Amino acid sequence: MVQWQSIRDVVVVGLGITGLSVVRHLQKISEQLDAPLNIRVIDTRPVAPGAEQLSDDVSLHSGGWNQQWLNETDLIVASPGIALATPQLTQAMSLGVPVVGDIELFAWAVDKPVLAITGSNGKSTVTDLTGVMANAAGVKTAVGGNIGVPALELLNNDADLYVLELSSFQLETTSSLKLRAAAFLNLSEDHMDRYEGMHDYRKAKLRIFEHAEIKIVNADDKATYPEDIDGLIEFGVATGEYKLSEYQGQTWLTSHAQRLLAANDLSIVGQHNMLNAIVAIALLESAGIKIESSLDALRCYTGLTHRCQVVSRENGIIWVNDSKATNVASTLAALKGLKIAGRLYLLVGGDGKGADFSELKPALASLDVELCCFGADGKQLISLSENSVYFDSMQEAVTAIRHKAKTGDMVMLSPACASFDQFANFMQRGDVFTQLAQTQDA
Ligand code: UMA
Ligand code: ADP
Repeated sequence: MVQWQSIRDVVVVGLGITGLSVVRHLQKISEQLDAPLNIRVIDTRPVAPGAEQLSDDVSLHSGGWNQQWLNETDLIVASPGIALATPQLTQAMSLGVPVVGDIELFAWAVDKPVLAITGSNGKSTVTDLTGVMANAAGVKTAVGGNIGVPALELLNNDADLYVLELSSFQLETTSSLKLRAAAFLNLSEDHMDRYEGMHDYRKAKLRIFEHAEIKIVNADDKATYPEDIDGLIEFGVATGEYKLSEYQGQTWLTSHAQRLLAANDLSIVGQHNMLNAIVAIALLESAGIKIESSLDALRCYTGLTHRCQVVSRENGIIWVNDSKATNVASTLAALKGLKIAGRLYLLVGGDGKGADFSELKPALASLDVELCCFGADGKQLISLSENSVYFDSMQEAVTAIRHKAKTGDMVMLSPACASFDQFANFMQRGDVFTQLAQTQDA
């Protein structure tokens, strides 16, 4: 446990939703100390997003770095959008200044059991579903982290269980989070603009297991396995304590060979979602929750917005918002097993984060597809299909598709790229797409 008494000065780096939650948390800590903390914030953006919400006693340096503040402080709390390898941070670290993230502050403060989820894809779905099922079982549960609600804000909820989605960025700055159970869902290429390679990215993700009593790994993806296999539980399509089993012509979700629910009874679709469901079950059972009382909630769970979400069926054309597909593997998951009567108009592109898109090629070759590429890295995707068109923006692409699409066709936004080149985030991109899809209904 950190000795706050020995900390006088804290510099928070980044004033996004994480930075603001950190400042609020520090202010609460400060109230309990003999001498108040001196809290200062640096945000390199010309306009720091939450500046108007800062109280007068918090100094803000925006539009660049303040190396002196960093070098002379007792503690730096870095937001996930700022890489630990940033030279300004490494300089301060070399002088002995500790750098932590918001999840580390959460670890210092939390006194109830915590479950956590990481992986390249499926994190938000598993996190949300675990929270929904735990609440249905009567356990007061708070859900947050990378899913969009800063973890420190959850501490105000007085919950009996916390479920956190943790990104590799957050795990980089976390070292003492004790977890009842942690799940590492899968590993595929992402964030290669931030990591030196897959090894580096995987290493950050494996940190989730450092203080986990139970480690839930993907039997079909050995990259999710930690070196220390103490407390390991496996899930998989056909192997593991939690797996899918065929029985009387149906696929079942099973725990320790016991059939719990037929996959057909789920409201979410796709094999990836069956696996997401068994991981949620594994996490709940690891926390000692009897899942029988939450199976109804699992049956009714329809998933999160922006993930393979049907947003319009007007004129027999299905419009699917999968804006959350921000990397190649998530777009592949959306395409896997897709059955369409007509043609697929697939909207791809945006900020490619240095990814190799070639894995999409075979999946596209098996479909009647028109690849509608857009955005900053859209041109890199053109060669994936013989039937590709480039547009400057998603809006232009939709206008062109609208003139061509017929009954039986599907228009899907599953961009395999981040949104930051043209949108504030994937949510805004998905909202714009949904609005465009639904405007034509009028
Ligand atoms: N930034 C600067 N200068 C700064 C601070 C930030 O340029 O001084 C930039 C970052 O490089 C980044 C953006 O601002 O592009 C936002 O960074 P942030 O750290 O301020 O982000 P927050 O608003 O606090 O949101 C963060 C997570 N964002 C990132 O990790 C980039 C959110 O995940 C998360 O929901 C939120 O904390 C609450 O925990 C978003 C995300 O894209 C959804 N995550 C990545 C992903 O899922 O792939 C990891
Ligand atoms: P994350 O939070 O890790 O980005 P989400 O649950 O938001 O994951 O899902 C993002 C996208 O990833 C979805 O739109 C879907 O296409 C794909 N996906 C979801 N679950 C999985 C999984 N278990 N394996 C592979 N892809 C998945």
